Amino acid sequence: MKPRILVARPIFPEILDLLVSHFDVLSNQPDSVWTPESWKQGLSQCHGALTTGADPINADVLAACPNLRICANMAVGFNNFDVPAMTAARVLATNTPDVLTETTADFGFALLMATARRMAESEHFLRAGRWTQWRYDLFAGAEVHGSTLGILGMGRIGQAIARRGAHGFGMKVIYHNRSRLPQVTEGELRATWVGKEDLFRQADHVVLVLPYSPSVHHTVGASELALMKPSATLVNIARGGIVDEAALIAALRERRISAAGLDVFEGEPQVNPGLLALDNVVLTPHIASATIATRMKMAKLAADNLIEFFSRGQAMTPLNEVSA
Ligand code: 8YV
Repeated sequence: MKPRILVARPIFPEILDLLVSHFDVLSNQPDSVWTPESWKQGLSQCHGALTTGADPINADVLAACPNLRICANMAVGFNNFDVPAMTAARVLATNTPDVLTETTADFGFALLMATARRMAESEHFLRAGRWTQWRYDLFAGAEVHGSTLGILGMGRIGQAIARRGAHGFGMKVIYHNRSRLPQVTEGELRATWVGKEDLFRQADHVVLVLPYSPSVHHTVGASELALMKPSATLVNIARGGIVDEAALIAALRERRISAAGLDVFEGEPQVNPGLLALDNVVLTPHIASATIATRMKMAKLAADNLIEFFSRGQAMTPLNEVSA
């Protein structure tokens, strides 16, 4: 008998075909919205699941799913997983690192540039038919090249952004991370470690790329925003919960910082109306990894994690160790 797996959200047809050749697949291709009960009910019939960052796997869900052995997240972030609870329940957790690093860094940089150079705001202005003549200060924004880029969280994606900033745009790159990078890596990236407060004080553009866990909830709040230059921009491509959105909205409204570019939100897919009302923000719907090629690689890696685990007992990119 083939193991039964749940594909939580719609996926590339090729990947679904691959999964069907290995498993008895319960798929959600129509993209029905899961309620907490239907989610537990669907998962409880399965031995494995291909999940996304919005699908929770916690002690309550696990208690309803005694046959579950693996959840393969199609995301590098895994804050939807309670990994200790999964380990205790002997459920393997996997994610999709590496395959999305460069694509996500591209988007982080695009969002930084769009925010600093006021691209969304100026496009709305043009579409509204309000462009009547040239002016010296029409949508004059902040300089990107040669400015100071502050990166909070210096993992794979942070380093890829640093490389773009230092090598492509001649930026001075400063970063803050719990652990410092080896000197040779700092040299290669041309990045300098600074304390967290100095990062907020010195950067012209702050980019957030740290992984989310409850310990970094609201890492950027009123006091961090107060340290930033009034001309500075803030970009978040990590997780919404890292920023205190209410404090950010107040800072943007009062122009205590210049602008923000956000791909992630505290209550996504709901977006705080306070953000929607601002013109000094660029808002995108959690698409930093969204190119066809990269999403395909993420889906293939998640599928391979399931296939390898059920055929050979080992996954490609495990997050925990689970005894058989
Ligand atoms: C995903 C992400 O698109 O990989 C991550 O951690 O945030 C995005 O690439 C999203 O989590 C859907 O799974």
